[in-house]
Amino acid sequence: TAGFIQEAYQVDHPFAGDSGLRNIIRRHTPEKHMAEFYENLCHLGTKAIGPLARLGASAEANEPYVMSHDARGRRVDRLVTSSAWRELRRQSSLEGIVSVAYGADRERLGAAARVLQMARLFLFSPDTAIYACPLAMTDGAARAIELFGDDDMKKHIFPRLTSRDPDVFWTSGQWMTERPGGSDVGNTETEAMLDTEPTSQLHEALPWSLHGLKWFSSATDSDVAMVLARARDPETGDVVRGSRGLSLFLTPVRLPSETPASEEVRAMCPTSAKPAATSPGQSPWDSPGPCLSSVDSCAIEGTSGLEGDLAAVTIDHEDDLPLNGIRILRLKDKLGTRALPTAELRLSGTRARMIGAPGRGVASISPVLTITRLYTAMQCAASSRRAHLRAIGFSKVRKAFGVPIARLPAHARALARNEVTTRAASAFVFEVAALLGRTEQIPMRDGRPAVSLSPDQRVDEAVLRLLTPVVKMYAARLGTQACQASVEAFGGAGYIETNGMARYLRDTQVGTIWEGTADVLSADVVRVLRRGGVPVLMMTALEQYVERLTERALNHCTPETDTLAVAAQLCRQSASRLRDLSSHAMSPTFE
Ligand code: MFK
Ligand code: FAD
Repeated sequence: TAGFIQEAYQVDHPFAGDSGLRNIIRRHTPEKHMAEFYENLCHLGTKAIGPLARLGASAEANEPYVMSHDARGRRVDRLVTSSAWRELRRQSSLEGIVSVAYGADRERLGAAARVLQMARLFLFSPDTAIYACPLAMTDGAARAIELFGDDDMKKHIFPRLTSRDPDVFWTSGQWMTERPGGSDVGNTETEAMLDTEPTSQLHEALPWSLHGLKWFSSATDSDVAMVLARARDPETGDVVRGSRGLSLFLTPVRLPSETPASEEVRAMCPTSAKPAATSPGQSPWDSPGPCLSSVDSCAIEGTSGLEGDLAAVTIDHEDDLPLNGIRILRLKDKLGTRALPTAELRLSGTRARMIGAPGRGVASISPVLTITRLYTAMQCAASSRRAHLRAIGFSKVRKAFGVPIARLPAHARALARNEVTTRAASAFVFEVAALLGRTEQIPMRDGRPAVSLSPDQRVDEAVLRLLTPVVKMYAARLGTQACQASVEAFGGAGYIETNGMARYLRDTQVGTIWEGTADVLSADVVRVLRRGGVPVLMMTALEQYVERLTERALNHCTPETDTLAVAAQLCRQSASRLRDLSSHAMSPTFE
């Protein structure tokens, strides 16, 4: 005989089958949008664990590379990405992952537009090779243009960044980090020179030229990028050192190229997912399990099932060379995010246009940071939740000592702990997403509110500013710990690549570094507390807010003593950390 073969495990639908997530999203969904959100999320959830996950696996298996020379021996330094990666871009646009937070959708949904967007991202991001990274930067760039862009940017670039038409859609990069400073961007070496006598229309439209070396560029295949650089005074040629000398620039990376639709990939995508049949008066949000007709139809195989598609994917060459004075020096060889083309770039006369006021580069890019930090938090929470759901599925079929491991008390306790951790991270992220949605309802002019704010709006703005670094830090840390626990829950199988668990761990770990490390984010919180002289009243409001959040989280926990103890402990830790931070920040001797 073949001997023992492990039975395949099944995982419930990531939205309809996850009552914890449904309850969290429901809390932020206005009654009138309940049915619409439910159907929308069922549909995307099905696609996310089916065709989109297959694209993600293909992109991971066909990593990007830089082709240094062409067939004729010419130096080209051309970025080569897989067709699966490019199809993920198309799908992201068609699904409106960025666009749902803008334009007509935002007008219709109001503050809930960000809730729907983040819920969609929660389902989309764990198995799509971190395509959420370019989307995060694109979203951030759209917001920065909305706040600080000139009329041309609003007319020509913004609609592309927020388009649902893949032939129109553009993505944006975010080039901040340089060799001397990632956390401390005040050390930026890249300089910007103004062309005071432009000789062409191109130079008139893009009057600055950038010179320097960007050490990390993740969306290297993007169409435009937000770049920090030090502007030389056109009259004196002087530069201001430190971060006060930095300005923000918008630069086209290359001319847009059309990505033809792949029939095979399109055929893989289902057109709809039906909500569950419910009895009259019952909301589908209350249904205990998967919304689709059977568990099988929305389950994923735990140990295989993705490899079959890989052979169908070919690596095509990008049609266009980078045109805008940009040389891709090399791609980074990374621990994770392996399908994401993170490059080192040499800028030599890269044409650009300033966005925001001169010398206000860090402040102008801060709306991008708010959005990319929230995306990072969401991606960490979502990946750790997906990994956890897999661990639960596995625990029902894997046996040890005569019973499914789910019934071994110590293993059950480990799963319960992870249930709390992943729910807490998810709940926190959605609180901040809702806050962001509410603040985006405030009409803005030149980056400032165009109306006087109500007391509630003032609190929302202040709490969002405080909680964005906190949620990014916690979700990344908790998410990484949770992924680690889920890898362990599979035993040896968790450590094996074909199983897919290791990727969740690698790709969540990066969340602790990019968009600011924990200590840099903590320093940011302290800076806000000190600079704003945030009164004790604000800290009290924040503590009450954390308490309310925890209380609600506890109400939704499985009634198990251990689980409650872990939740309470998590809550106490956050509250006491906030208290420490605030009292340190208020101390005159604090450094
Ligand atoms: C699914 C995954 C999605 C994620 C994709 C992303 C992939 C990875 C991409 C990256 O990693 S991009 C690089 C990200 N880099 C960072 O996050 C840098 C980390 N370092 C910091 O955040 C530092 O705190 C910072 C560079 C901002 C410190 O610089 P400074 O020059 O010491 O800042 P300063 O003087 O405190 O602030 C300058 C102004 O900006 C101030 O305004 P005012 O002049 O009006 O007072 C600040 O209030 C404002 N500011 C700074 N940070 C802000 C902010 N405003 C709002 N929000 C913030 N976060
Ligand atoms: P450093 O700033 O040198 O930090 C080193 C250590 O010092 C850290 O532990 C840090 O916590 C600590 N430290 C620094 N300052 C303080 C402080 N004030 N208090 C206490 N401790 C401190 N950047 C981009 O601009 N665009 C991108 O597209 C991009 N993509 C990335 C993709 C990946 C996969 C990775 C890993 C990074 C990417 N980054 C990108 C860069 C990322 O944002 C930086 O690596 C990060 O901000 C840290 O900067 P650094 O690497 O220079 O580390």
